[in-house]
Amino acid sequence: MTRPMEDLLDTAERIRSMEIRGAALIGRAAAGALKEFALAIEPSGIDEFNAEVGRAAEILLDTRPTAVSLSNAIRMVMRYRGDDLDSARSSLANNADQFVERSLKAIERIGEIGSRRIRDGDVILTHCNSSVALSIIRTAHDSGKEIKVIATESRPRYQGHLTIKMLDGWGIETELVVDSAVRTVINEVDEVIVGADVITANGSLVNKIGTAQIALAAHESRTSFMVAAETYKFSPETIMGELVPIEMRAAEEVYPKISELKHVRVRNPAFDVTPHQYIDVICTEVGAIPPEMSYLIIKEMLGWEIEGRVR
Ligand code: RI2
Repeated sequence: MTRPMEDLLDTAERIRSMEIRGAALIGRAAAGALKEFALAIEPSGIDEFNAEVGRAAEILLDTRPTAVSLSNAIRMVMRYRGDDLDSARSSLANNADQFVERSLKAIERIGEIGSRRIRDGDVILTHCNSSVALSIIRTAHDSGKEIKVIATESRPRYQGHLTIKMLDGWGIETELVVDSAVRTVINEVDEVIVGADVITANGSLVNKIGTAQIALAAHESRTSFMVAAETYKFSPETIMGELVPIEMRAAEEVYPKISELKHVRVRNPAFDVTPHQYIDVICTEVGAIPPEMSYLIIKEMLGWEIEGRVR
């Protein structure tokens, strides 16, 4: 196996095992891996180049089935043009750089837009570890608003532990709760802010398992529910009628000794679906929108023609 392929497989494995995780980071890591691969391979001509990067794109796409940031990132990188090797390589590398830059700028911009909705003294509940939701929280704190955050553990992978360390580092008052304590604390919460793995054409949210229950509790207690999502988290495939595949992960993530039990199995879906009726606003880099506008975002920002689809 060639060295570039070894490196690409290594990144793919790190995404699959969640060493690299978080929808935005997965997209940027895949774009970067594809660029490094394209610059390192030594094909005999443009046709071989196209075939090799196409194979590499498929390997990356297979790592995590739900997050649309991955397929949108790869699709943007694969829109390279070039009749010869050099121009194709540099076009692909440019696309990858642009995706990474766009992602980082979007996260910053969403921080600015979303933080305007946070008032001095607010208590915010967040779930899992979303770089985009945390950008809003951090920007609100940096602008001088006194806020408190309640963070869920986010079983089974405990991404909440990453969240509380980040919040602690920024000097934000934080309380950690187990996932099942959400109903108990929700009446103290002013707004829930979560990230997104996918926003569908009808404005529903696919996010870390447990999000839908939080939305239900927020809805019942009239607590505002805000989603932070860059436009590349919106799914063009859902306009074409496709359902979002929900990643099922290993039983051992939930119960490590499962193999000792004969009559028990573990179901471990990584994500769930929150209906758009429970979402007050989606903060994107092009504005704070109602979920019902998701179709327009997909049409305007991503293009939803079938041509050019990686899959
Ligand atoms: P950002 C995560 O998935 C969580 O579901 C989180 O809400 C989402 O990605 C978005 O993260 P996982 O990779 O892109 O932990 O906002 O399964 O960082």
